[in-house]
Amino acid sequence: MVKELVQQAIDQGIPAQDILEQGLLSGMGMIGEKFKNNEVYVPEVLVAARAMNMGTALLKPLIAEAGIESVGKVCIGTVQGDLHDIGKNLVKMMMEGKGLEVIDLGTDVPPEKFVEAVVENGCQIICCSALLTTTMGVMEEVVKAVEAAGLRDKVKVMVGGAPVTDAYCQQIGADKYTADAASAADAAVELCRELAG
Ligand code: B1M
Repeated sequence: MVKELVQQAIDQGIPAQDILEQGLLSGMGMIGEKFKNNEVYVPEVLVAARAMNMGTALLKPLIAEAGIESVGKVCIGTVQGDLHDIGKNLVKMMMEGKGLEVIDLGTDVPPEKFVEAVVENGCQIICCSALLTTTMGVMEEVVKAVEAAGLRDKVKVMVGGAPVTDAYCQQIGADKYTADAASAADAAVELCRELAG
């Protein structure tokens, strides 16, 4: 159903960004509220998440169309212990739309895996997403792992996700916090430009 409705909206010429923000994201926001109030449960949320992913899959090429040639390389993942990936996937999609090359490490990513990905792929930025207050602490471990690998001056660490704040970003010594996927993509492009000098 979501797939058909998204396709219908695309066919009507509604911009992909509007379909995403006013349709899919606001729908997921409602589910989130209901989940919080115990009006729906995990299976319903999973169904909503799957529906959202089907809708975003249709939007992805349209959002990427606006992209230009690779402006930098980023690796992204949801931190260890955390399986939420909808926001992370949106950040990835927006970054690809801005012409960034994105290596997706998936969910439940331990700090050392972020560092390995940087070394193997020559990424300029690590992007960490966390949705749980119990997992956001892993972001600090990622910063420490980057330091321990001697890469701190070469790699920027970006953080985000519902419980994360700018103050927390500063507290753990990460480089950039953004509240949403579109700002994350803009910030990543900016950081890549800075690193390129
Ligand atoms: Co979960 N869950 N969940 N869940 N879930 C939350 C996060 C929760 C707030 C619900 C609630 O209680 N109200 C709560 C966390 C409470 C807390 O820690 N404070 C919670 C909980 C408790 C849990 C479980 C522990 C539940 C349980 O089992 N008892 C469990 C944990 C599993 C685990 O991870 N180990 C769990 C499981 C699940 C599902 C599997 C059922 C499912 C995830 C499916 C999936 O992702 N594939 C799920 C979902 C869907 C949610 C809610 C309803 C929606 C999250 C979401 O996708 N939002 C959520 C409630 C809510 O948020 N209202 C909830 C839409 C998404 C687009 O937003 O990810 O925030 P978000 O991304 C935003 C920004 O944050 C930002 O960009 C996006 C928008 O532009 N952003 C970044 C994200 N990453 C970024 C990185 C950046 C920059 C910006 O830079 C690098």
